[in-house]
Amino acid sequence: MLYTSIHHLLGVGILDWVAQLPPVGFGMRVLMLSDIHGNADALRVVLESAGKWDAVWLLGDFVDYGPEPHVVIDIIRDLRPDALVMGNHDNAVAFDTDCRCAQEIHELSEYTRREVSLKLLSREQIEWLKTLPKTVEIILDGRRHYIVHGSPRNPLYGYVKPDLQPAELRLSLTPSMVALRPKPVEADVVAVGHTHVPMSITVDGIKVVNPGSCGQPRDGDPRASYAIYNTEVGSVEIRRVWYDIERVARKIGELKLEDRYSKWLTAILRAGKVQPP
Ligand SMILES: [Mn+2]
Repeated sequence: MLYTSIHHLLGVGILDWVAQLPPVGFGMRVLMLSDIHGNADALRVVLESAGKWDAVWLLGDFVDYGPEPHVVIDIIRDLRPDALVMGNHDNAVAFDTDCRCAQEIHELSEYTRREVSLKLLSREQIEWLKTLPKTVEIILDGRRHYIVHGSPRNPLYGYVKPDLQPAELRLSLTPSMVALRPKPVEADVVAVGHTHVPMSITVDGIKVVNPGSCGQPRDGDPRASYAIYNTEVGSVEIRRVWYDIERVARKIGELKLEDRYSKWLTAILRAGKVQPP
């Protein structure tokens, strides 16, 4: 009896320990998520539909626009992400400064920051936002990964878009112009967010991935967007999943915002692209 108990305890202990070791040699499935923007419903559906993952990388902009920034922060902290960077909206909320986002949506962003994010987030959550790094570098399966919300050139505010001219695209991947011969970031894979448009392109041998926006897509497809990245083969799969947009619309309604802003916000979620107010 005593032996069985000790054996049992020992066995469970070793199994627990083995379960905590990272998988070796089979590649990892990395769940990449960006621009959740207070949309906890979209986030939950993505986490349920993504299947098993070995690591999760979060590319910033957890707050503003959506009705539940406080819930989003609770969920992502519970996930214990392997990489986590600050977005321009996280920075704006944390340090009470401008988000410098696109003119067509700037007014809505300011309104929701004041009337939603700053009212619903706890003091402690705002302090936590202040601690987020702007860039994270990870080496996995021999590949160097550079993780940032905007661009290596401009971590909070830069846009990496496929329609940039090759020279601009190269510049956006160049962290500093101070060096005598500026050169692109030393990475095999650069993961970015910020544009709310999914992308997977190769620039000068660097794979640049944007998983799109989980909580406020702007490419004309209203479904939540995310990416599954396989570290061994280096493949990226962009996925889209429906979530209950009308449920989020009701939550926006319950906040009793000014009509102009609640309608504007809801129209963007339904269309999956920026709409005029
Ligand atoms: Mn964003």
